[in-house]
Amino acid sequence: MKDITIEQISGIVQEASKLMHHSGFEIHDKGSRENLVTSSDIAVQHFLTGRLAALLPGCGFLCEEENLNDLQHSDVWIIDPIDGTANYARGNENCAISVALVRGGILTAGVVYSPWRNELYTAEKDTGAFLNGEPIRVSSRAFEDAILFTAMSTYRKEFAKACNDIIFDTYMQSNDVRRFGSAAVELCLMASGQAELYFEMRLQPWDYAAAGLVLQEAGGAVCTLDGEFPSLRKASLVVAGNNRSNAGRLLKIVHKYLEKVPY
Ligand code: 2AM
Ligand code: CA
Repeated sequence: MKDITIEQISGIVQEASKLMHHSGFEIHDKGSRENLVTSSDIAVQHFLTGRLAALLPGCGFLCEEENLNDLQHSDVWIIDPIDGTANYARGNENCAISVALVRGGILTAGVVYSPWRNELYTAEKDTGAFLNGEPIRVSSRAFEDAILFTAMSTYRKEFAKACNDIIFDTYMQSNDVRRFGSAAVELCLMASGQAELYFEMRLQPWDYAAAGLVLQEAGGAVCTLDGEFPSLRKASLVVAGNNRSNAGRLLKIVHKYLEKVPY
């Protein structure tokens, strides 16, 4: 990126995190009791859109809150103001601000900041991934030794049975399963070698755009059912691995239970 730097984006994200608190925020649901938004999500999103629009005039935004879906620009920021809102609302540290930049349709930069974990993950296309400024790399563990990060399709429980089948099949061939409740945090933990596999039935681009780039730049593989990187415009099934081979083996398990994406 010639006109802006990853340090500028990171600085804005870290400033925004000062709007995240352990108490004193309001919690509302967005039409179902699982789907929460807090006053902090809104405050962080407003801060980020204001500062990032000033940094890159003429840009568009795809954001989780307030139906901000403005993709008709060559530069688009994809933002989850707080990924893992259910954790945030409970004071659980597994939540993060996630900001990705797509330029001319290409995922170019990603910043994931988890303030209570004190972890700043950054990546620019083709230049590697970093945790608090230090280079990070995926683990080299075999499928049989892998930890799987996954979930049961919290917002669309009609897919839970298929998730259960896929998770059980994978579990029987690997080491163990984890559910931390923030896709961005989980994908970044894979990037730093703490887990090897990832499956979620339905995520939104703001959940995986920034962290997906971090994981790819750390040597991992991220894809959807067709083997390509998940959509940067609409909800997608997400599979990832610490390498292409392990992601491919997990994708084969997913294909056993799903011929196509069921939404
Ligand atoms: P969100 O908080 O930004 O909506 C995948 O696991 C995604 O599901 C997470 O990134 C998180 O995104 C959401 N999620 C996690 N735990 C949840 C819960 N208990 N209820 C609802 N959504 C949850
Ligand atoms: Ca969110």
